[in-house]
Amino acid sequence: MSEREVLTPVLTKRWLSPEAWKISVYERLDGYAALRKAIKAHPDDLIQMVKDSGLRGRGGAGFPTGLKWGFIPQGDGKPHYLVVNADEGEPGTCKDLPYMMADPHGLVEGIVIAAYAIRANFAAIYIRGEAVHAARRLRNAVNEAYARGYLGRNILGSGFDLELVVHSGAGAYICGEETALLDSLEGYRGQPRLKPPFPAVAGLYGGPTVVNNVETIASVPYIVLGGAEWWKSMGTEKSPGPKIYSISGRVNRPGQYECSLGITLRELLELAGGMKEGHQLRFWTPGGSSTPLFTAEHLDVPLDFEGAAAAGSMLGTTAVQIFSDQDCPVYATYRWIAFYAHESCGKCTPCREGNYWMVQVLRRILSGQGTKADLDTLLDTCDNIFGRSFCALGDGATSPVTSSLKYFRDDYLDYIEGRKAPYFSAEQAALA
Ligand code: L3W
Ligand code: SF4
Repeated sequence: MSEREVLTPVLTKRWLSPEAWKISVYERLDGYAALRKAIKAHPDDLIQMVKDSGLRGRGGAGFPTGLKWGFIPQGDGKPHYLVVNADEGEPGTCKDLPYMMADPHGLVEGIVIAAYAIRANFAAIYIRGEAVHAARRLRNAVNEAYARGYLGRNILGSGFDLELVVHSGAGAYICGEETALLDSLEGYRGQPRLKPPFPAVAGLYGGPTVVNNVETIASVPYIVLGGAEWWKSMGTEKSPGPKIYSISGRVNRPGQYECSLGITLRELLELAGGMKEGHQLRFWTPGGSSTPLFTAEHLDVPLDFEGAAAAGSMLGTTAVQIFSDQDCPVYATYRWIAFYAHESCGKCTPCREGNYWMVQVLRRILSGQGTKADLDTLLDTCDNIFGRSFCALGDGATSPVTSSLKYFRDDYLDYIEGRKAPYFSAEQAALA
């Protein structure tokens, strides 16, 4: 273990407390203390506190949370909305579901504070359809919070009202894109809307809406209790605070590790018990499959928004997927692109057609039928998807292809030049 203090249990501090999901236990562990404090403050002061903390969105883009809250027009007489994106679908990402299972009241408390700050009287948690267990746990927590007066009319005697619903989606990756999520929440087929206008201006039912990730909202009660300066004492200057990193793949102890932003993979690997015996690190994603791959050369890249970007990738959702010398980057890329092709909503041509074609080309290469020209076709297809797609799904889908070709071109050539046994037979490749 390095000398640096790497584990920073803030949002995860209640995870090991038995039955912390029950309101009686949650209250004993300081639960709803932040709400009691926040509800006495002026909403504008809460927005300022979140701005001062430097909290940035934990759903992938890192947009400043206080700035987003500040976009909500005040005194406009319109209903405002708060929507929590709990659709966690990015491959490798597994931080929000464990959070909601372990500490659902932490999210509810953050929602009430955030809704009070932006003057929203209606909030929704949009959760993945497959996460039946987490939806059930959240609904129990919401019912408990209503019964205790933390939700509903005149919360804690403050005069502030908030209705909160838990809405289950139907399991589409695109519904994690904030505007597709809003369409789905309104009962339509989930497809992205044109931005601008951003949801902060015209969101749910056309009203000003803040859409934030689970981890973002769950951070708020801690900032209220600890203060902006304390929050900024963790992480880096531009990426302050703790972050839940989810580590999967060829490590001894996969799971969630909450650390200050800016930790490196070298340190994370130590926390996760190192690589599995007989495995050497070969490639990894810093923030899910939509973020360009890193290799063993990137062990010391600081995993904060700036550090990951400076090294040619993105922090994304901090879904660290670890692959070894026993894993094939070409096959991994194929599996990711097959996922994006399946999840493409079909609204725009570059993503809908481009991902479909990349699946065909990758299968051809993996069946030993590929040519060197196929590598140019892949890059050319990525050129036509990136920056030309309607939403971030298209852009993200190019990351595994461009980065695996950058670092592992020889692995592609091994299939093309017959040095590696094909993954698929020619018949299987043709069936794609
Ligand atoms: C008002 C402006 N609001 C931006 C808001 C915007 C949104 C947030 C970030 O994609 C990324 C994507 C995935 N006025 C504004 C404004 N906003 N300008 O700020 O916006 P944006 O467009 O930068 O990102 P996004 O569309 O939210 C998120 C990447 O994260 N990702 C994550 C994927 C999956 C999950 C998951 O499973 N939980 O998040 C991984 O890399 O590719 O690039 O709220 O409205 N002028
Ligand atoms: Fe739909 Fe893909 Fe276009 Fe996004 S990029 S709108 S997911 S087709």
